[in-house]
Amino acid sequence: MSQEISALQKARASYQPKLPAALRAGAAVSVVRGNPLPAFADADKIAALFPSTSNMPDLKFAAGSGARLAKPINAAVILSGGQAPGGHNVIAGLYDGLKSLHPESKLYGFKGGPSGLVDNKYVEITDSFMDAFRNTGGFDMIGSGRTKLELPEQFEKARVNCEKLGITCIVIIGGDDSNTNACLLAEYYKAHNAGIQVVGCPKTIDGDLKNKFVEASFGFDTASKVYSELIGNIARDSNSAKKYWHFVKLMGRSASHITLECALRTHVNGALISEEVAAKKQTLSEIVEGIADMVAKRAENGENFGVILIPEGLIEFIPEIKVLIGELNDVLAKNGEAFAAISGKDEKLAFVTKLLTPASAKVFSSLPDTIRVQLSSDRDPHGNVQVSLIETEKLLAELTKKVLAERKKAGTYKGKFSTQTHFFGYEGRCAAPSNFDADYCYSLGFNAAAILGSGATAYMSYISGLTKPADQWGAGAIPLTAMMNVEHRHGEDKPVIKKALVELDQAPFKAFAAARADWAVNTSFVYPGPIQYFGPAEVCDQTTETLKLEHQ
Ligand code: FBP
Repeated sequence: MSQEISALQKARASYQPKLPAALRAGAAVSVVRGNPLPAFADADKIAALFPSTSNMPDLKFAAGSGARLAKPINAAVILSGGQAPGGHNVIAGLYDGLKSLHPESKLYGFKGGPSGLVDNKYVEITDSFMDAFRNTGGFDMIGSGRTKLELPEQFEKARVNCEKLGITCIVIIGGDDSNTNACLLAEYYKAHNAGIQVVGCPKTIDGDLKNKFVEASFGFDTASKVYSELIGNIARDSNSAKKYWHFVKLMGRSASHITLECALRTHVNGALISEEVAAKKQTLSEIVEGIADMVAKRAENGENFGVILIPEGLIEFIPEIKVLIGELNDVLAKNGEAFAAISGKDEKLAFVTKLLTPASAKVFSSLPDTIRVQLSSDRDPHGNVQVSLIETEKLLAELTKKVLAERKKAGTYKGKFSTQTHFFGYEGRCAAPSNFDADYCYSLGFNAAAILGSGATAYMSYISGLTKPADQWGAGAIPLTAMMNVEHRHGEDKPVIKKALVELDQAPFKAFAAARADWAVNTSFVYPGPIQYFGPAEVCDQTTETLKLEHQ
């Protein structure tokens, strides 16, 4: 049965993503090797943990005399972690890039994420299969998953599965955790002479996989534009009805890049930036008092409405709660089975409370039950608290209401305060990629094929100069080990790719900090509207404000 597709999807199917000149299909690519690149942090520890793949040079690709491959290559691709707009275009770029290296090259997709590689669930990607997914959102082409690939048994199973299909290259499309796994896999295969190259591509709507080589992770552009559209619509509703304060929580896991980007696009009244909360060591009660001050100030002008953005990871950055979460992670890592065996909610909460330090037990006990349950619920396979499940927007709305009620009693506040809460995350992760993400993703995939063609392993594909027209973008590869550092996770010290959080001394935050006092009091909303795929470049091809400001 053929599936009906939308008019937009039909029209988008024929969009030909743009490539940097160096990679243009049919152009031979030559490789320029840079200097050896040690890890940006903990270099000695990382070099000791990754003896076969540390201190490799970065690579740059230029249009040149690099030869086509004499023999075809069989490669595999997996999508790993949360969905991000443009994943299918990475696969399309990889597919086309492999075919341009040698027309008989093959690409297999392992299904359902890393587990597909271990359990040998795969599909061969053909022209017609690929064509149905070009320029579409979602990861439904081959699925995704969060299985952690870190054990030699898993690496060996994957090796056997690859050998059966003659696969000598694996491309892992994922975020920091997935590329950490790509790094472990690459090191293992190189150290064991398995003859399998591993290359990563930077995916995540969270925008926290970036450094001086990787300028942005794909999906951030589209997802933050979708959320900005929705926030703009809410802001306009709020300015029309003039009766609600909207508390909007936004995805982004730990980093506040999405919240910051949406604030810069919509000029809503308030946006909390977790990294600033941590730097200023703000307590929960200080944050709530700050929100209440803003509400009261607007009420003085007769404006009992507004919009405030909350990054989903906020709770982890409030110092006293950060300590609490760290303790909870260790407690749950060590006593997971005993905790799971307890059936009642109150008993479960009492069990963990007993194992916390007195200070953390006090903080834990001060939180509403719903938040305590959410904080002590299952971690993801990488040991992360599932921040998207914690209802911080409701917690803050509730606590602000309490403070304002007290101020009303004391006669210091006379306004009205009604709230609506929202959480935007899944709404944006599978949107049809913007022109930027369609081009960027296709280029990342095409470039990954060039990396494989060069024989390199343990690298991440990167595309640079992203605020310029795509034709002028650069293409290269950075050693995965360069991005690693050692962190305390899940009760142990582990090598992981360092997350790039919002930097308070960088242009995007500074631009926000300079404008926010005005936005807090005056109604200065901007309504970005929906992503446009066809039309004038100034409407369709804009990069994010974050990227623009970072490149200024
Ligand atoms: P990745 O880091 O895997 O790209 O995940 C992105 C993300 O959307 C986060 O913003 C969010 O916290 C998380 O996934 C939600 O996870 P899940 O998809 O398992 O609900």
